[in-house]
Amino acid sequence: MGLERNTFILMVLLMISVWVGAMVVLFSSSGNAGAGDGAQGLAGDWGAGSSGQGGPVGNSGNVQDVYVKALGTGFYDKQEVTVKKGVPVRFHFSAERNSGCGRYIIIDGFNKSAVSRNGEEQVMEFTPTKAGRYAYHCSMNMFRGTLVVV
Ligand SMILES: [Cu+2]
Repeated sequence: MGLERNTFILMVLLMISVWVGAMVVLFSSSGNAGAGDGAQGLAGDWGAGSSGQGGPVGNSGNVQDVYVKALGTGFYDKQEVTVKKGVPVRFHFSAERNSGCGRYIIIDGFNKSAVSRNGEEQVMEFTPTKAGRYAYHCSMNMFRGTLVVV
């Protein structure tokens, strides 16, 4: 009798710890803004042009196409995009209608900004000449991302 009860309690404890472990994993991956995976999972709505994170994206000939969207959740669909220096960049920006000030984007270091008022795509073109990390952000610096030039 006593043994059965203990076994039952042990099993319940085991299930709870597994559940807590799963929650911790879930939260740590979606809350980590720096890593691309969490953001990808949240975004869900990936355009044809976005080929994931990390490496230089969408190279077609001598232009690098980058796609960033401001979401109603208060985040960009990509926290980080990487491009090569010396190759022209076409930075395609759009914003969901409910993204508030996320409709305004500023790219530090390139004197570029754009507004996507009704979800339409805006394109900013520039050629990075120096490797480094450049912030892109909304007008109030709440949406934040990093353009990595390598
Ligand atoms: Cu803002």
